[in-house]
Amino acid sequence: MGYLKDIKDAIINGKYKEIEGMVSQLIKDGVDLKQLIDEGMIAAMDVVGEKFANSEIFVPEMLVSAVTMQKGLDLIKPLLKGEETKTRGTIVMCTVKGDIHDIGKNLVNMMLEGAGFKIIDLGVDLSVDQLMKQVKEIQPDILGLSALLTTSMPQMKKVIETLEHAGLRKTIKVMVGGAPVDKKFADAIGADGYGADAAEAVKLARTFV
Ligand code: B1M
Repeated sequence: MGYLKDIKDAIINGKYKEIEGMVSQLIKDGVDLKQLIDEGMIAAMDVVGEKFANSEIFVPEMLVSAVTMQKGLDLIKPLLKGEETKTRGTIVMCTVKGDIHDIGKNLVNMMLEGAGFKIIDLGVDLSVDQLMKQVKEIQPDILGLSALLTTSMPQMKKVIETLEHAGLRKTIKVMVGGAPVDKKFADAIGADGYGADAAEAVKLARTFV
């Protein structure tokens, strides 16, 4: 489908001025939004990641692609609101200390909100102390931790250990995700579950509350 390639190319090439017009038109055309996100937008970021790894592009270009994708996602967000009328439960979400990659987290939040969860997004780069302060105050049903860097993954373990020491581990389910995270890692650090993508995260959260 031509439009998927167009969107993919627009994100890869950082066409942040054009993306809103393109996505708005596709929404009007009634395209499959899941396919648009998965095969257009996320697929673009995989190419961007490969180009970065091969030194074909550098951080500034990667950032412009990220901004472009987020602008597109922002237009789709209101359309993902689900039919759910009552709140399923509260989820506190963030990326862990050292990690500012937030597109995946934002996408997961959108889908969880669409499925009826109340999301409290604490943003990016949360230290264990900052996070614990918020968690104690909010007392969520679920804590969602996202990491995109292999170097930030160990922060997830620290958070879980700190929850344990604070006596909060039994009352809060911990869900982890992000490209370098897998089930084996989630099990090893004592998380309650791992979501490979936004849809899996929703399925998992539903099993918790
Ligand atoms: Co960076 N970056 N980046 N980056 N970046 C990666 C992650 C990298 C793989 C690129 C590469 O080398 N191929 C690499 C990490 C290598 C590694 O750790 N092994 C990397 C690097 C090295 C870096 C810097 C260190 C570069 C530098 O400065 N030299 C730096 C670090 C910054 C920091 O965090 N401290 C950096 C910076 C950046 C930008 C700021 C420029 C930008 C981020 C902007 C932003 O997010 N606002 C950026 C980007 C865009 C990427 C890539 C290209 C794309 C990430 C993305 O948005 N993917 C990325 C390469 C890649 O992933 N292919 C790369 C799309 C997104 C929808 O997918 O986030 O995986 P993802 O989320 C998915 C799932 O993982 C899952 O669901 C989502 C939807 O399906 N998921 C969850 C995510 N969180 C979840 C939580 C859950 C459940 C599921 O439950 C709680």
